[in-house]
Amino acid sequence: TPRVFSGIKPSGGLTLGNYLGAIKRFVGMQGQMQTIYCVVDLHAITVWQDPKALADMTREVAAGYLAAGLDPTQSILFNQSQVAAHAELAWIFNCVARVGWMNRMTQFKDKAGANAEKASLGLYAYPSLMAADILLYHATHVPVGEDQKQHVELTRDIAAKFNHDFKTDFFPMTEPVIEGPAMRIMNLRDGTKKMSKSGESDMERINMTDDADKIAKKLKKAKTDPEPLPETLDGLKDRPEARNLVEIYAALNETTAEAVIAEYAGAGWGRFKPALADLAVAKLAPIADEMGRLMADPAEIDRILGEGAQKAREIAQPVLAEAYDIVGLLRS
Ligand code: AQP
Repeated sequence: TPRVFSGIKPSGGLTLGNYLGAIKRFVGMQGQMQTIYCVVDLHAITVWQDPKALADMTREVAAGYLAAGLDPTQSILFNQSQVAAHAELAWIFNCVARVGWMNRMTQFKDKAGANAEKASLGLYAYPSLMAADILLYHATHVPVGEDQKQHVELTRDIAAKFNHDFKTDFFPMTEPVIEGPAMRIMNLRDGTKKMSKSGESDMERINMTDDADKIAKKLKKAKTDPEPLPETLDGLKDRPEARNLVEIYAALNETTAEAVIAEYAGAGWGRFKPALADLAVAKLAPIADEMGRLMADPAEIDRILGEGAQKAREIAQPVLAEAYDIVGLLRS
């Protein structure tokens, strides 16, 4: 049976990138197949997180899921650390994956920066934990943004090596699902960098909880070149900031970049940016309101995550037990 698994790290407030690249698509897959969506708190702690803020951010990501339309009766929603099998299978995968594979991960290079020696071992091993997240549920589909594609491919390598080393076909080959117009939303101040929760300046990103004034201000100040919008899509080549704003518009409006260009051909930023701000507010404000309402009752969010964790454990435990048997880890 087709089964979807994906997750978001509670490493900061949710961004428009998380919404368009992940949550909106999670909602689209709900009801079509079994869907399991995780708040991956164990991934968040690969860089320092303030403990109190981590708990709050975990609830915020859960609130974002719920407010955007994920329904705990249709999807399994939980936070990773409540299902110990993730960490346990990740250890086995740490022993299957090769150091050379990890050395090729571009996200580690980006995040560790020049000082890789000082990065946590967890940040380096992150893809093993992600492979465990996916393979514990024998997930067949993993909707992710473009930036995570390499990690899903590594998950296939880990599954293949495990199967080969232990002469089994236990772990399936997983497909990353990367499609649609908004797989890589870029930073508003630098169109060559992706929009991130933990980027330096709040002006680089639109947060899912930003109010109308903030959204309008951030888009007004968003970096662009002085040229108006081109007549054809081709004219966006080598204009990363312009292309990003067009792609954001298209994704929010559920249309294509071509259609947006057709509508705004020749328009200046003075016309396009306010139109984009109006659209973003129309789409995000109802979600932000609902997130606010949900976060006012943290106990209810905790209850939903706890119930989801229970359901997740029922799937994950037998898979972990079989993996232990295959490896020869004795349980009595
Ligand atoms: N800018 C983006 N465009 C499209 N998709 C994005 N995603 C994140 N940023 C963009 C997608 O959101 C999902 C969850 O990501 P994550 O939180 O697990 O990790 P991340 O990609 O490292 O997210 P951030 O926002 O950049 O967090 P920080 O700054 O803490 O590292 C993934 O499917 C991702 O592709």
